Amino acid sequence: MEQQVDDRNIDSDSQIMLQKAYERSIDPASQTILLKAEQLGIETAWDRYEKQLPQCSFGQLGICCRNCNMGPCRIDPFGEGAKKGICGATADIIVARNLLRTIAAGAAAHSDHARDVVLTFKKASEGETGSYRIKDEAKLLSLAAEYGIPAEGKSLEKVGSELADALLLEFGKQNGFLRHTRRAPNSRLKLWTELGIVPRGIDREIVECMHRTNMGVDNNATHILLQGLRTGLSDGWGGSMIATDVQDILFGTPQPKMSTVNLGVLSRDKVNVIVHGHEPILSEMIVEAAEDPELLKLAEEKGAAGINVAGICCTGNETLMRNGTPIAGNFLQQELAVITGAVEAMVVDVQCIMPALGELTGCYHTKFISTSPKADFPNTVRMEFHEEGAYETAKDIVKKAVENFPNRNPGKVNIPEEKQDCMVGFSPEAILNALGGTPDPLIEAIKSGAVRGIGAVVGCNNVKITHNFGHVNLVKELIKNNVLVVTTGCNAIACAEAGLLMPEASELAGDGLKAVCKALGIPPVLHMGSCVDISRILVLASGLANRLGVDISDLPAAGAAPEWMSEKAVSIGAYVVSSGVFTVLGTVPPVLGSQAVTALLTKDLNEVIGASFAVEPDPFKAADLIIRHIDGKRMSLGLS
Ligand code: BF8
Ligand code: SF4
Repeated sequence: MEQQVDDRNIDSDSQIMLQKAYERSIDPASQTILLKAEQLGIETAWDRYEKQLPQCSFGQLGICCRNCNMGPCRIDPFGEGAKKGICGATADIIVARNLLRTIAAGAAAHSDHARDVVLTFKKASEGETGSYRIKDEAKLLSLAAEYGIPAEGKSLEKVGSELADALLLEFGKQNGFLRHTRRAPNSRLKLWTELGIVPRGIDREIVECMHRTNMGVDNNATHILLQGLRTGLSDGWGGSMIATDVQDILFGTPQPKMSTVNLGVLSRDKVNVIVHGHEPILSEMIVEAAEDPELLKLAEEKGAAGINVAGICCTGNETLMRNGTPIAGNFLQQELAVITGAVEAMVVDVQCIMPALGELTGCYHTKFISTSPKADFPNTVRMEFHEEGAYETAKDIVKKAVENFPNRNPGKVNIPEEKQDCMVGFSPEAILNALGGTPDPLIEAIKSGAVRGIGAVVGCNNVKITHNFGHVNLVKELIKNNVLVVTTGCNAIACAEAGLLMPEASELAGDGLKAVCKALGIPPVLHMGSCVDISRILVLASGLANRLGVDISDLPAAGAAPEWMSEKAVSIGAYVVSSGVFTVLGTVPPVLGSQAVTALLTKDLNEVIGASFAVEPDPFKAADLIIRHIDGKRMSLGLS
């Protein structure tokens, strides 16, 4: 992406640095800090990426194997070299096995997060932790009903405890199917059953992936990939959906609210506490502790005007959606936040946290506080967080931040001006409310063509794509073409930073979508939550399909992950496509070393599951693919 440097009166060194910042991010706040990092010689992910270049082409193609110690083996894709590993595994087998392990890792991350939420829910229901309560009673009762747990004559706590037990069984279930999958349309369920990919126990699917990819077990690429679909489904319609539901029960189902995003939300005169990672079990408590009168008083004594909590990544999305807590940035902004010099504590739990933060925080006064029994990083202050006494630990953590405020070096502080208002909180329940209690207005808008279709745009940042460039441009193209966008994860934060989550952004939408947004007072891009909340998108899609009497794969809808990087995104891709949604990936997955696997993912899956993947790094071309797909589906439904 070419962007001209502005005509500020600067020397050529600075011009080069500025040009580099423009190439790394489209976000002005991030550019400011990237420039500063460059001037100070502070290393970021982009610098480390450059040092990795050229990246290993065997790794890029997915054709190296370390699954046994006769290896490592690698396949020579072009020359006269080896076409088989020592055991005889071909490129097809190696690529498929590697992909299956990636899906297993992603599904494990989401589902182990879910397990911890359910364990907290159980303790909360059984009175073993005073810090958490049942907040959404209606959701508790409706989920209990879905799980066949009678509520009559029982206390909410009793129902909660029985429901928690039933949910825990979903992880280790040996027979039958995951209960949440029954939310899918019947035609989808039937298809999954015919293909033998209805997920059984969540843990079982993940373990089976590890078993199958052991040396000398599953050596048929198609067979391996079917297990990939099943494992993905155990995430989307299992672990992730459980995480979302139980988090809503404990912390409330999101409703529309206003908030603010980008590095400019960091405060010049307050104590800045960043919560980064994924589990609201931690971040909700930190948000609460930051309002504790005792700590506010301490902050005042330390010369601060208050305590400011801001999120990064998905735990930020969780507290944003439920409390309107501001967000400082998405994945690639985690280091930039520290480089503002204004962060007293970077508090982390699990997932998407760069170990680089250890060395980086060491250059500043920032305390890097790790809290999860599962996750430590270099140079952290360990403050392990457990449900028992959660509030007290949260208070201790915030206190550490407050006590650190006097150590802030004003000479090192550089907080960008940019912050952007946003409207968030669009759970399916909230969307239904906005529509007046029934999905019919949306269905009618889709039928009339005012809303051409729905685009679910999600996922990470990746240094291989200019930060936020893929996200923002794809989403803008879609809304311009009357595609209503639903978003989660780091895409949602990118959209928020670009102003696309404001109702006024409907001015950027095509006439049909603009009119619908104006009538409902909603933005053309609806923030549905964190990455586990992609399960909300599944529920929405299922609801629309059922209302129209079709399968999800018949809907004028598509998915995209323009800047994905995480193994979790691969699991998400597997379940979104298995759910019948065509999905465009913006970065290339490591599968091109096998023609068979590539063809399966991008073509043959269509015959099997009614959807497939495409890879398109250019967001404008990706938008074209999505719009063409949506138009094709409209045609099949007999819509103009
Ligand atoms: O779970 S979008 S970079 S923060 S993996 Fe990570 Fe990717 Fe962001 Fe959330 Ni999701
Ligand atoms: Fe090589 Fe086969 Fe062992 Fe993989 S499993 S390292 S291909 S011998």
